[in-house]
Amino acid sequence: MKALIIVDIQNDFLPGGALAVPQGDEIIPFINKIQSQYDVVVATQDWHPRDHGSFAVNHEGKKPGDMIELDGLPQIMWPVHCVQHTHGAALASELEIKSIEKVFTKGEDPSIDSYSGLFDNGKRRSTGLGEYLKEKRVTRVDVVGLAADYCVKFTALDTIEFGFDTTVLKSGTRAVNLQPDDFEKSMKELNAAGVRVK
Ligand code: VGL
Ligand code: ZN
Repeated sequence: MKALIIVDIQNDFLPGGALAVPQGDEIIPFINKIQSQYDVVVATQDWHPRDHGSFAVNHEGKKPGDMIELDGLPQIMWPVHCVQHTHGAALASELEIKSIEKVFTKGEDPSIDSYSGLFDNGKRRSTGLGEYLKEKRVTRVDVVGLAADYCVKFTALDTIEFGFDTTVLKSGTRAVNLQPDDFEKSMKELNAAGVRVK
């Protein structure tokens, strides 16, 4: 069985959003088009409380892009984004959702960030996504969505570690690129871990 994991296609990651990924909107028609090729389609949703520790405003004197230590882990400071129940956190209206079986939320714990759709950044808690796909007898997964250099990358690194034959589809992802070469670096890291990039 083959699954598609659609990562964080939420208003805040699209142009005009709080943590906009350049050209993030361009990938939505591609993602809509390919969904019918999969046995299982699932999505992830970044879903933060307003007091989340990854938000710069919640740390005196910090601004987006700064680094801090959050509960023992290095943490980049982000603008406020994907706050639970806000328009910014909602899945983009252009995204076709009728084939999506289940949406896995992440990032609810204010003390830890969660880039991967499977585990938080400290691997302290599972979202249930990996177990769900195993239960459905999925062996191969394709990963698309936002952003290539954060949530897509860490989701694919976890699916490969979970034992799924994993491919990241370049036409279905875009990067934040805090550094201009972050996209290419992420794809190299994925390759090195055994993830196919095509
Ligand atoms: C993401 C930064 C912070 C992502 C989520 O979806 O890639 N990036 N939260
Ligand atoms: Zn986030």
